[in-house]
Amino acid sequence: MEKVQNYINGELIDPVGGAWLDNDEPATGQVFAQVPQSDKRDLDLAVAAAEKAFETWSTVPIAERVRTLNRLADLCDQHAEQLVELESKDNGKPRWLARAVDIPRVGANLRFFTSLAETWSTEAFAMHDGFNLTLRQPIGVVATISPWNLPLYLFSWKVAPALAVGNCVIGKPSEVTPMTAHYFSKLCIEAGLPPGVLNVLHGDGASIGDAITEHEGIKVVSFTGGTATGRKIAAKVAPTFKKYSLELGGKNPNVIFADCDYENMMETTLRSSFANQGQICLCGSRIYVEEGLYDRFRDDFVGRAAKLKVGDPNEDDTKLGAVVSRQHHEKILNCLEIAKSEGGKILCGGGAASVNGRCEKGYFIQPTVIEGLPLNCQTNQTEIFGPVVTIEKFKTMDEVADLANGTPYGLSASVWTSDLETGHRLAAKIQSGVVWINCWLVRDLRTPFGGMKESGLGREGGLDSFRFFTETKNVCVKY
Ligand code: TXE
Repeated sequence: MEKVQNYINGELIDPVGGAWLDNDEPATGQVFAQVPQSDKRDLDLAVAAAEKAFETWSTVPIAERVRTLNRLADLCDQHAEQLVELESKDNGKPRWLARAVDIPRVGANLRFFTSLAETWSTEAFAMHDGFNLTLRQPIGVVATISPWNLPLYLFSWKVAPALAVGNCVIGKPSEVTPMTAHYFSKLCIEAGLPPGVLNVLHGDGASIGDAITEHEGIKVVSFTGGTATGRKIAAKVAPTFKKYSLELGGKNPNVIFADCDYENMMETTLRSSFANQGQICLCGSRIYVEEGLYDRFRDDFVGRAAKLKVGDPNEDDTKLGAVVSRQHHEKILNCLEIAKSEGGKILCGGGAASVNGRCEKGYFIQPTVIEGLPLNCQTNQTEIFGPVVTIEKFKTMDEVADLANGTPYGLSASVWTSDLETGHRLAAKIQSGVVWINCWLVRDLRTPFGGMKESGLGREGGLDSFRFFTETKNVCVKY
């Protein structure tokens, strides 16, 4: 049985309270690791270590921070294959996907934010009789809380900018996928990251999550996860006036006009529907197709979706691996029952998938396409976070804009058309933080990323991350 440990003050240690959680492999349903169920006592140790480390880390020359973090990025690249294996085993995603997407982004996140930190400048405002200099200073001890769908990718997306601008961090990965953050802790030691600069605490939301959001010593909370959890966190941090950002769920529309580049749209729409088993907050789960193209799209899309191989994440031709946990598997199956009871016509999929051999007890779901559901039903209003999409036809841009905007969410949208004017007109109307035209999940790390409405608060990426993880101070000089 593998044992995950907390990383506090530069050392890997067991939780003070001696409590552990089981961690299973979603593809087999077998428990393979024990995870610390940390609590306030572990957090107190971590915050004390981070406060001490902050005195130095926040004041060393930027070049020194950059050297250390780039050394860590190099180690992540050198250990990529071990990280790929752990991420796939822990999360259920195909290994090839972890190799192509998740793990390369860890080193890339670190290097992106170190290079941005080196060139970052702040503003100056000249007056006729003096000037203002706006300083952006590291805040102190900050916390990051990250989810299980892109475990180390999102963990490093938050930790890298926080560290690059001089904060010290308490990082809490999801208790459902702790393995790569644990491995990352070992690489931090090897990279020579000074003790206390990053502390990694494992455990669930009720135990260590709540302790983090309530702790007086933590000044900032950066969260990615479900909308219900985000709501709780916002309420928890309010009394201590912590700065916070929330990147939450989505129910993203994918709008397809008849004049689109069909093959590119079809191939990308299959990915945006089913990649990572539909467990990406950016997946397009409501597909709206212009009337004239609808029948052709439906038949082709359903035909191709039904052929996607659901299988062992270790096999290279597997397109969908396991969903992340037994609990999440049950949630998705329950959503499918609701869709049926709401009158949805299941065009393909609609239930659990069975995979033989070592995976026969794993948590697999068939790629599912549903037709004939109105906007205002539960299936079209709530995030399922699985390989499940609904399809519907539309006639006009105004109609599809209303459909696109008709949920409480506002994270991302895709628009497919060869008429850029149509694309831009619709993009301007859509209430979401990100709109992709003729593409999906194309990420430039300099751009602002985040959601509107119940999809979140604040933006991450590029200088938005730096502004979030620093305190702004204006210094005014009068001649
Ligand atoms: O996520 P949680 P869950 C959505 C998706 C999914 C639903 C629930 O729809 O079905 O959320 O998933 C920590 N204080 N997304 O319950 O709970 C938790 O330990 C502080 C979308 O697994 O939001 C983990 O580290 N922290 C999403 C992190 O929050 C708390 C990705 C996320 O878990 C806490 C994941 C608390 N009270 C799920 N409770 C996306 N936006 O990509 C939990 N946590």
